[in-house]
Amino acid sequence: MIKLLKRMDKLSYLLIIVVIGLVILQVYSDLELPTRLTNILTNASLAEAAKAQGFLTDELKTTYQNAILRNGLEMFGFAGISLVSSIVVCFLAARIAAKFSYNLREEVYTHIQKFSISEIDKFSTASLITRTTNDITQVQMVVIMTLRMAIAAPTMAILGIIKAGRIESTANLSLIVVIAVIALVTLVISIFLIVLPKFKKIQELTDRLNLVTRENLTGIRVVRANCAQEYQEKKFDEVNRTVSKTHIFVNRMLNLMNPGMMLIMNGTSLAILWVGAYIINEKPEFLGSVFGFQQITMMIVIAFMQLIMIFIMVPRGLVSARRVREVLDVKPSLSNPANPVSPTEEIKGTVEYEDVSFSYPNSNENVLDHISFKVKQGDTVAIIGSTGSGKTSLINLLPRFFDVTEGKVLVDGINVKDYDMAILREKIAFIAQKALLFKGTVRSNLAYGKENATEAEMKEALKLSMAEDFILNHPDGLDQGVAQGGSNFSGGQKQRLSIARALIKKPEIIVFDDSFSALDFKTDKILRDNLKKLEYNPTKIIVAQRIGTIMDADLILVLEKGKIVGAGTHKELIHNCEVYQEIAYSQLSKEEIDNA
Ligand code: DCP
Ligand code: MG
Repeated sequence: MIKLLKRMDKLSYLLIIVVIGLVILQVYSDLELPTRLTNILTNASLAEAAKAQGFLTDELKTTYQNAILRNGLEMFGFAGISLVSSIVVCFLAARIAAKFSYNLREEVYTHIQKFSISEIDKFSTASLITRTTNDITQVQMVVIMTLRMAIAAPTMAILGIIKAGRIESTANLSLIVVIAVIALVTLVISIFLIVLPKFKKIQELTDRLNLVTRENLTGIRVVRANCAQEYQEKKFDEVNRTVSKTHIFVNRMLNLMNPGMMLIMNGTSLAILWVGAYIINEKPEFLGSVFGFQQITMMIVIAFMQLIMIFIMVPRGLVSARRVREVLDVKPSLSNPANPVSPTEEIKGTVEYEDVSFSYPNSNENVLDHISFKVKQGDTVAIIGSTGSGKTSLINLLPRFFDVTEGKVLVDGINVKDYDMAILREKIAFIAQKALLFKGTVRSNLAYGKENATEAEMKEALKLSMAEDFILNHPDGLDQGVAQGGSNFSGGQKQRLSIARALIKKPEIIVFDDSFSALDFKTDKILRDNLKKLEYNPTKIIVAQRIGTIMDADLILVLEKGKIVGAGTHKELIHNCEVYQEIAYSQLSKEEIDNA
C-alpha cells in the first residue's frame, strides 16, 4: 500500500498536509465544545447559587451573563470551524483519492500494454480487468477513509482522554472512562481476530465467484451445446453458498458488535450521569464539569467506533492493493533495446530465421526446433503442417509477440530484438488466426491498420480483400456497425475484414495465419491473385491447411512437431517429402498431383 501511495502527485502530497491540518483543527474545535458547555453550566449554577443565597448583585449578574454569552458565542464559532473543516476535508479527500486511483489505473493499464502474451496469460485477462477496475476502486475507498478517519479518530481519542483527565471532578468519573476504554479496546481486538480472516476469505471467494460466472457466460454456447447447465449450476451454487455463508457469519458478528458498542456508549453515559448526580448533590458548582465530561466521553467512544471501522476496511483494501502491486511488479519480458538499430532504406521485406528454437515460458519442451529459412522481398513463403505442429508459434516470433529461446530472427537483415518495437511492427501486418474486430464501425476498424486512411484507401483495401460485396454494396457502407468481437459478421467476412485492415497498412511483410481457412475456394483464389498484383510487392508469409492455397508459393515449409521436414516448391515437395505427399494425397485428386 505504501509503495502504491508513492504514486501520488505533488499537489496531492500538499493537499494531504492541508487535510491533516484541517482534521486536527476539526478535532481541536470539537473538543473545545464541552469546555464551553462546562463554563456555561458552571456560570449558570453559580448564578443560581448566588441568587438562592441572596447576594446576586446586578454587577455580579452581568458578569455571569457576559460569561455565558461569551462561551455561547465561542461554542458557535468552534462548531462552525469544525463544520467547515470537515466539509473541506471531505472534498479534498475525494479529490486526492480520485486523482490517485486515476494515476494508478493509468499506470496499471500502460504497464499491462507492455506485457508479452505469456505475462497476460499468467494473470488471465479476467483477473487483469478486475485488478484494473474493482481492486483499484477498493484502494481508492481506503484512501478516502484513511484521510477522513485514520488521523481524526486516534487524535480525538488521545486528546479527548487527556482533556477528560483535566476536567475538574472526582477520580470516580475518570475511572468510568478507563473502564469504557478497556471495554472498547477488548471489543476492537476481538473483532480484529474473529472477522479479519473472514474478510480475506470473502475477497478470495469473490474472485472465485467472478471466475465461475465469467467462464459460464463466455462459454455459454459450449455449455448449452453440451447440456452442461446442471454441472455449471452446481459449480456456481457451491461457490455462491460458501460466499453467502461467510457473509452471514461476518454480518452476524458485526451485528453483535453494534449493540455491544451502543451498550458501552450508553452505559458509560449513564454511569457518568449517575455518579455525577452524587457529585452535583454535594457540590452543585460541578454541574458543568459533569456534563462536559459526559460529552467528551461520547466523543472518545465515537472515535473508537471509527477506529473499528478502519480496522475492518483497511485490510480489505490491503488485499486489493497487493493484487494491484503484483501486476505492477511484473517486469515485462519484452522490452525495447537500449540503443535500437535503425533499418536502412535499401533492404525491404526480407525475413530470415537463423537456427531458431523456441519453447513457451511455462514449459521447457521445444515447440520449434532449429528452424532456418530465408525469404526475399516480394516472395511468398507458405507454412503447412498438422495442427499443433508450431505454425502459429513460428510466425509469432516475427513481430516479437514472443522472443526466441535460441537463434535469431532477422527482418531486413537486422535482429528483431534490436529494433524499436514500433518500427518493427510498422513493417509487418499480422493477420491472426482468430479474426478479431473491435466494436465500432468498419471505418474505425480499418483505421487500426492506418490511422488517417482516406476513403479511397479503405475502399481499395476492401476491394483487394474481396470484402466489397458485403461492405461497399451495403447501404451503410463503411459506416456499417461492428459488434463486439465482430459477432455480426460471418467467420469468412471477419477474415476478409481483417485482411483489409492489414492491406491498408501497405506493409513490407504480410503474415497470414490460416486467414483463408473460412473462405470458399473461389474467393481464396481471387484474393491470392489480388495479393500478387500489389504494386508495393510485400513479402507474404502464409500459414495454411489447404494445399490449394499454397501450391504456387515460392517456398513451402512443411512443419512437423516443430521441425522443418521439407522445404521447397510444390513440385519438389510432392516428389521428395513424405509428409507433404500425405497432405497432398488427402486433399488433391490424382490428376491434380500428376499435373504438378
Ligand atoms: N502451445 C503452448 N502454449 C501456447 C500456445 C501453444 O504450449 N501459449 C503449444 C501447443 C502446441 C504447440 O505449442 O503443442 C504448437 O502450437 P501452435 O499454436 O504453434 O500450433 P499450430 O499453429 O501449428 O496449430 P493450428 O494449426 O491448430 O493453429
Ligand atoms: Mg495456429
